[in-house]
Amino acid sequence: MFATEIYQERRRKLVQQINDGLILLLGNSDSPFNSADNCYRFRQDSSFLYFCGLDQPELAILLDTDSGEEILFGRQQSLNDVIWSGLQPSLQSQAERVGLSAANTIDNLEDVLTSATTAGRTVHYLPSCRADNKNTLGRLLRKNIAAVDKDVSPALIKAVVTLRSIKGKEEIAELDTAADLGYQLHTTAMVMAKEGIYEWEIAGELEAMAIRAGRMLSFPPIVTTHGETLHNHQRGNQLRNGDLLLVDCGVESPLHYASDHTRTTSVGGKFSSQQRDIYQIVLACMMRSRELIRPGIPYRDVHLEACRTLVKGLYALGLMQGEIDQAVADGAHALFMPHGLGHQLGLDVHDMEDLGEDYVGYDDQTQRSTQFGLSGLRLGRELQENFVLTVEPGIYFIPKLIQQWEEESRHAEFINYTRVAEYLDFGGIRLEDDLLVTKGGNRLLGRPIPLQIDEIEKRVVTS
Ligand SMILES: [Mn+2]
Repeated sequence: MFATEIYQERRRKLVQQINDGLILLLGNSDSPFNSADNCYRFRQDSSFLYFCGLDQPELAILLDTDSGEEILFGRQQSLNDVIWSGLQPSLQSQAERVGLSAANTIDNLEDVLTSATTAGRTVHYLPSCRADNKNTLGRLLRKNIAAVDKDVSPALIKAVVTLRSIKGKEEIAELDTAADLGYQLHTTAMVMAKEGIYEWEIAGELEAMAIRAGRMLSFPPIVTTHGETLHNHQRGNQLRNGDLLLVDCGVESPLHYASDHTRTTSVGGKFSSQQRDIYQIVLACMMRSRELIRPGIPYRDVHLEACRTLVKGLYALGLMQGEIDQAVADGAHALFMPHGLGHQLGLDVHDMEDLGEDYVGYDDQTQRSTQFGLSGLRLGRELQENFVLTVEPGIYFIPKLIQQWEEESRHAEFINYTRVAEYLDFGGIRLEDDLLVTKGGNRLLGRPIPLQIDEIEKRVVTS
């Protein structure tokens, strides 16, 4: 856990921004796997972690913006709990550890909230992607589920996003730690990219590495020879020499900050000339983005410039044609890259997105586009110093999408469908790194993972 003062300071800033009523921050509960006593590995709610760091189930904090009171609600352990789960620190001592002024049993929370709302006070709370949290909020606030969703506090969401978007020194150190382990995972996957191996063997090793380090992965890893399926979670393919292997994988730091990297390797360690050509374009998009990322630039501009770089590269190969800026403005390149350039990274791999993607990635100045491709950009707004984000350009040949566009002659002035047909079984290449926006530009988080083709080939071959 961070120092007590860090959590106190975060809550002080939050209360200052809300300055009306009560703020309820709900922690997560255990989530049953197939019975109430057999649960998935516990993962605390990220905003709850941010404001108090306590990493156990069934906790809540209530901040009173008028009185300044900060109460931790939780369960006192019963003798039975101690017998089965071991003795835990008391609620009072947990509250003290993170600078909360009082502790109370969670059974009283409903009454406390009811008397507040009866007295006409506002209770601000955040949305949650978890159904059991919605149920709990419904019970605590005496609302039905539809009202729970409708009555979330935009003011609280905005305040939390403002605070969590700007990473402190202590958070950046955690993010570096996560990315350092990410280096180990990805270089191990490169070494394993050999003929005969099954995708699940690599996925299993990645998960094992995280668990052996006492950590957890930040999302289920994508380990696939079919990188053209963007979030491919099937892992049954056996690797053949010359296949492209796409590995998109991240791991958490001890305090649950995420890494998120992607590398694409040629199985057996020898990229074909066709693979090389496409790889170099994706790499050029990555490098061009890194030249641009700095405070003050809208990330949408970086995305669009990466897309122009992509189109330029595809022109050279004869896959696209026509006027570059117009091709990007019309969204023709989205045939090859139907997703956005990146997203914020922090306590969540897609940081804060359960608070609402548009609150995190967009603002009054930058609205989300509805155009295919650009609409998938998770982060469009202007970058600020100490934002942490991913850069993840890719080129994919998705047969079904190509077929449909060709039938519709979609963007036919920009796309050479005859040439594209030569790439139908190509698959996909994505490269992804994690960056900190610094005063003068950006810096890579963690130890640099091999990115150049010859470095990657050496890793695979010499192992
Ligand atoms: Mn990512």
